[in-house]
Amino acid sequence: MVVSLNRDGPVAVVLIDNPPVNAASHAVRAGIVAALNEANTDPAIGVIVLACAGRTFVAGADIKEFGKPPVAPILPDVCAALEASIRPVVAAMHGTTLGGGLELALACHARIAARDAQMGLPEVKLGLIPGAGGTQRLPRLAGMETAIEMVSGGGRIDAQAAVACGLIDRIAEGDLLEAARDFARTLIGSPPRRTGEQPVPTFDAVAVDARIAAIDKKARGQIAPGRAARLARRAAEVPLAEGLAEERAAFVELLAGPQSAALRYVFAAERDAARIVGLEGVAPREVTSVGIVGAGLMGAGIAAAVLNAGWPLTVVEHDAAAAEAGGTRIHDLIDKARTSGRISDDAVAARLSRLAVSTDRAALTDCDLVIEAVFDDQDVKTALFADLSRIVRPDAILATNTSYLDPDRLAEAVAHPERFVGLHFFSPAHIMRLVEVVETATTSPGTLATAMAVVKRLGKLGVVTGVCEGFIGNRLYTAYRREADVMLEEGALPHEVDAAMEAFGFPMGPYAVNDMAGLDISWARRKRAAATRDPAEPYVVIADRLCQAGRLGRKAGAGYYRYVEGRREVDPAVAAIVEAASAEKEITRRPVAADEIQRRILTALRTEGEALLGEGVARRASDIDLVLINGYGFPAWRGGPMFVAGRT
Ligand code: 3H9
Repeated sequence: MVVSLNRDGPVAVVLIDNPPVNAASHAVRAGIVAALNEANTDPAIGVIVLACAGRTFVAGADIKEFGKPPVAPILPDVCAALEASIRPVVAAMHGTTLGGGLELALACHARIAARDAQMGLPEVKLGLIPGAGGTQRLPRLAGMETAIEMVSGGGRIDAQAAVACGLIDRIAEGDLLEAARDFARTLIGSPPRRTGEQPVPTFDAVAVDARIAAIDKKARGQIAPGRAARLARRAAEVPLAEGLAEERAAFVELLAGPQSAALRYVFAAERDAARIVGLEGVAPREVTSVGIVGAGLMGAGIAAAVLNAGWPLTVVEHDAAAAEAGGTRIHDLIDKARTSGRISDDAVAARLSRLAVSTDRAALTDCDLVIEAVFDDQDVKTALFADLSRIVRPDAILATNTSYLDPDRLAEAVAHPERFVGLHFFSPAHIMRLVEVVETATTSPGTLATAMAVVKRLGKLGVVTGVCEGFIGNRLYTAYRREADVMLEEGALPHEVDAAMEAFGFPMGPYAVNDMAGLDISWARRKRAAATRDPAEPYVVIADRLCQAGRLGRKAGAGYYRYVEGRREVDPAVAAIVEAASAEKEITRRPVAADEIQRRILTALRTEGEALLGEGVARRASDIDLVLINGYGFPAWRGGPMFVAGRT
């Protein structure tokens, strides 16, 4: 029985038990309605508690049912039945109460949550809006501003924030179900407080409208966030029934649309990425302490992520000055989370208390995992791994964060190379979600499984890649840039390429990104590769010419753009360099339209993706899409180049 009714005197506990996440499947919905009917017609019952077994309260509608014809009772009907219940209903929430789960709770008459519970309406992440009253009931309880942030952003709030805004009534001290029953008893005999009958608290309409405009802008083409925000706004303008009808119509429309199809594909792709052929039944090893060598920008970012995830961490730098600078960098990253209000003073102190910074590699002796984040140089890293092999236990995992060196060659320096793996973080490492987990020729299944588990505990998305120059991500991005550069020679200008890709949904075009990162790093790489470059291969000189002119990017005040008081501006000097490059190759320039730019870049990405699949570097087409979305800003609502091409 996925829903059962359990009596405790006058309290009826309607218990949902539908593992793994108590999704509101048809059986759950029908079960809730049946249990409600029973509880409301039994004179011995005075109050009802809606609770869940297992790890969480309902985490949403059952995604597996999307795309199939809806079967009654649909979730809005269940919410209506809860709200109409004659006996008061108390939602008792633990774990992650999400989407349709939170909508069930909103339709109850009171709410209590475990201290560590979290709540959210993540429908926008699936290209949807809350479709069972979330946009209409949440503003009535939590206020318009909070409701708009929650429905449009899809983020979660914790129980403390939920009490503060009025979304829940109280936090359970001790056992949730016991506290819920005690709370419920106090409501026996009182009329149910129906959320839909509450007025929306007053709000600043001008500020809210400005916020909605900002949400549309930030969504860069994704429809759902603005739709969700506007529907929440409607809650203050129309009666509940009208608002619910508008919400339902929008939900049905979005569910049938391409953006939701793409985002639901991404949801499934993320779960698939963790299912690795060959690792079935391989248990990850326990990692209780972590070490990092190198506390530059990358090392400090990884360190902050490790500390955020709760591990004790030892960071080693080569001398006292570097150790001090590294320690300060880590401290500053963690403190930034405090000043922006994301973590408390206590949380900062707890994280920093787990950090040890040393100049002595011997301090890493007891670590279960050591990640190197030193200068990307073959000799430096080879010597380091030879040294680490002597210091740590023979079974401690050693990981390289190299971007461009060959991990198979680095593995040669490692004693017991089966414990060697690549962990390619993206910068800033404490923020960026993607980690490419590089399987070398010697990496054992146990090491790979452990690396994936570590990445998951870091709260990041791990995607397995084989070894090749640049792994999956930088190989794809190189193909992207190559095609963009060719279009510059043919007639496009950098700002036109950027505008086309920003209109496509990337937060920044490739040249604005390059200016931000600095042009010198890739220039140095090109100079190193010059001797071995195939002279028959087409080579675009524009980037080199910009560098020679001192245009090294934003930090130099000029790159593909010029920067005036931090603002990027189109620079005629860049057009001159680009046009000269075309003239040198006797190319007659022609206008390249935005849709051609977008189409050709997509094709270049897909072709490179096919090559990566053919070489066995990428295990699945969907992994390629995940890398582009999470590492390079490809708009998730388009699914990725392989999805667009119907390759998945
Ligand atoms: C919605 O509610 C619409 C309504 O407004 C209106 C309706 C009319 N359904 O992520 P995990 C599966 S839209 C079915 O690895 P975690 C998942 O596929 C929905 N299955 O665990 C996986 O299966 P498998 C709004 C679901 O602990 C397994 O559960 N809700 C659903 O890392 C474990 O998942 C959301 O968008 C679902 N709703 O994280 C919440 N959710 O093992 C989406 C999960 O076969 N879910 N599964 O691969 C999540 O964010 C995370 O899964 C959660 C657990 C935080 C709950």
